[in-house]
Amino acid sequence: MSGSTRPSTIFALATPVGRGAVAVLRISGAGSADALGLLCSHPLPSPRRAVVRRLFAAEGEVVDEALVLWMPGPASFTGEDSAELHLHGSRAVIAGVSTRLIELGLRLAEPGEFTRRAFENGRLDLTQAEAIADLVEAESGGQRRQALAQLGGALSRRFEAWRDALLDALALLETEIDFPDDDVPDAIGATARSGLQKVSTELQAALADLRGERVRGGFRVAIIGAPNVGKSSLLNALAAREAAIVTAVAGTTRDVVETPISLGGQTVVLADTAGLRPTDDPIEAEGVRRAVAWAASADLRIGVVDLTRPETLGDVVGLMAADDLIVFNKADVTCCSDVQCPPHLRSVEAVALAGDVAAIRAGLEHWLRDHEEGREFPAVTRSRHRTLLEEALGHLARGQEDLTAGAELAAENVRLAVRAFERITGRSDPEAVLDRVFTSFCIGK
Ligand SMILES: Nc1nc2c(ncn2[C@@H]2O[C@H](COP(=O)(O)OP(=O)(O)OP(=O)(O)O)[C@@H](O)[C@H]2O)c(=O)[nH]1
Ligand SMILES: [Mg+2]
Repeated sequence: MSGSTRPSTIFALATPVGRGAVAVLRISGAGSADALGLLCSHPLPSPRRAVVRRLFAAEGEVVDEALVLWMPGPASFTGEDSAELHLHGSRAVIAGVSTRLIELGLRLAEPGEFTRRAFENGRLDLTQAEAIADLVEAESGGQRRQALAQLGGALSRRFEAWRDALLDALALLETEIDFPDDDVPDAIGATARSGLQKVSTELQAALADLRGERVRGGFRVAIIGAPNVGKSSLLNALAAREAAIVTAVAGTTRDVVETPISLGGQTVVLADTAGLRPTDDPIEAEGVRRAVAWAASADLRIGVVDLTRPETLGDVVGLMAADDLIVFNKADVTCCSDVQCPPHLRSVEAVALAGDVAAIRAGLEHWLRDHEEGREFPAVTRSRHRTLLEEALGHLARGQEDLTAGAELAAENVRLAVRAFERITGRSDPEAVLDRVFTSFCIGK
């Protein structure tokens, strides 16, 4: 059935392993038509029309009665002839049909092999293939939205626009190389230069934007403050579980306690940290060092202040950045403190111990919305994109330096930057990179 030069015909369970009402088995490859005909002992159904068919084992026993879909290439997901079998979802049915398909010369798909075939047949580019993996794994609404936009080409479009701008600059540089003595090249050189500068500036802004990676991995929010102000109580109230130990002893928390929570359709990783104070205890000192480091790299800091001890504001303001959130905690104990929030920070009151944290939740949701609304789709949703973007920026920086010496060297560096963009969408990428991308998929995708 499958010739040695043709890719083999593959099948895999697309639904989770185990018992379910329905199990979907996918088939793809040039041998799909023959296999489906023999499995159903029936002519092929009309393309993309669901029909009910009995499926037969080799000796003629009926192994299931299933919904069958025949999707001939090239207008299928993989671009190849494909079929889908919606089986009764028992282990025995799945085993019976799988055995028959192997007898018919099919083999079990590798992880990500369906999507890889779609990529190789030009049905989607590499960023869209990655989006499928993200969509399958999406747990928050934000992750789902981002994956769907990326699947629709939102990320590829950003890289294609930069690639186009560089190709324009490259054309100008090549004119300069071809006509070195002309008068025109001065103006041409200036246009090329400003084109390269514009792309460089945009790339720097894109690299500084962490939204895409944060939507996938969680926005990072540090809870910091002096000992005993109620940081761990706040974490527990926001997470709605006893994630961290709370006691009346100052210096209870030592490690960073990271807890993912779901908020405003996004994943947020909250980190409770050790109380900030000078100490001779080496364990606590290490805790304070980690607290400061985590806070510095966080997307947002919640500085907790104990309203019964207004001086605890001073312990935290030095570590806060503009728009960070001050929480005046223990609002149940005192109502007459005159402590003032610095103007560059926002503030809310809370009673962490009683779980009264609605204002904090609202503040965080507002901050998350600000991140998403009205902004361009991020250019980086995975470290693979970041690495290649940095590479492109490096080539461009060298290209811009070379421009003073001559167009030829500059052109070579711009060409390398163009190549980096092409590798993001998978236009030109070594096999090993593709292997790495696709093996992170699950089987059946
Ligand atoms: N009255 C009142 N007490 C609170 C509130 N929040 C926390 N506490 C109390 O304050 C004490 C310290 O709370 P923790 O949450 O452990 O404080 P922390 O900031 O994590 O302390 P360290 O880990 O030692 O830095 C405990 O006795 C809590 O019961 C609150 O809103 N009101
Ligand atoms: Mg604590």
